[in-house]
Amino acid sequence: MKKILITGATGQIGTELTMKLRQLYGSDNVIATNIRKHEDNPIVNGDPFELLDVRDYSRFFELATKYNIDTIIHLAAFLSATAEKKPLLAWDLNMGGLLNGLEVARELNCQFFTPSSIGAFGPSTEKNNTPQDTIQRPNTMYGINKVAGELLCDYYYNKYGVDTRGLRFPGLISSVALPGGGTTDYAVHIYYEALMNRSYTSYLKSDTFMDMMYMPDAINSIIKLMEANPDQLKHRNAYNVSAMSFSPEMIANAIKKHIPDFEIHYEIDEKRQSIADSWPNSIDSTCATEEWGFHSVYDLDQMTQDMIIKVKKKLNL
Ligand code: AKB
Repeated sequence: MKKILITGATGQIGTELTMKLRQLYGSDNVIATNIRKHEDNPIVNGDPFELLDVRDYSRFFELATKYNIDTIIHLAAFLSATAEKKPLLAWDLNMGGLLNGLEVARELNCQFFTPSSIGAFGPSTEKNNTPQDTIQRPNTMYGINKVAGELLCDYYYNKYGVDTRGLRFPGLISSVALPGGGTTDYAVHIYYEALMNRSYTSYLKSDTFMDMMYMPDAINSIIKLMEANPDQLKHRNAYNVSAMSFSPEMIANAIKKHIPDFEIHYEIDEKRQSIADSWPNSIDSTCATEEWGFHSVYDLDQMTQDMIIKVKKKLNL
């Protein structure tokens, strides 16, 4: 990775990834792009930022050429809950944007990363310790996009030799940029509400287990995978990675250790509940560990401690 273009760079992953890559590779070598310029986002001012709607192939190609890009990190996409509300738009953005990114990578011989998700699994997948290679029959538009995306990335690798790499991310928890439109978003919002109001109303049932990861571990895993020796990679698109699996009740209990009067209540949103119920409770990351040394640092308690310090500071509390 020498000259990196990031799509969806002001999103939840993109914001922290852009900051970290700029530290590592130099600010001028990391071109942040997004469909809109969010003026309050820390990455849009000073360093290279360009407007890009990833559905616009000519603009995508023009920017990659202008900056002499050798690596594309393609993050622009709708998450699961939004994709379920707007399935046609989700297909257009998630698949159209990905295909454009892959085409630019093929034309310009770029390395290519895009995230897949635990959403690439479905109700017929083994729920616990879900293996790397298993049944993938998701019943959500987001999941369908993710499985098709994994296959498309494999296709570009096998047919054209594009160096495609991907991770099946679990829910990501972060203190810098908020997530939007996902099913796992509760695990971020709960910290803000706990600090501001001492109370959070969960849209998922108390015992709904899903995989999760703290953003610093997610960022490190992207960089480690992108820097891995290609000869080591057998699966490529995409590796199971997870750091922890918990339920709303468990995260609430972890928060109560710091904020004893915090209370969690439940008001179930059937749509997001059914998405969560179709996903695994926990996935097996062994293959990522064996092929390129994936590991995570933060567990639920360490993440909670760090989130409380950072969000408190952010909210000036
Ligand atoms: C979502 O909830 O849609 C995402 C994901 C797990 O892919 N956070």
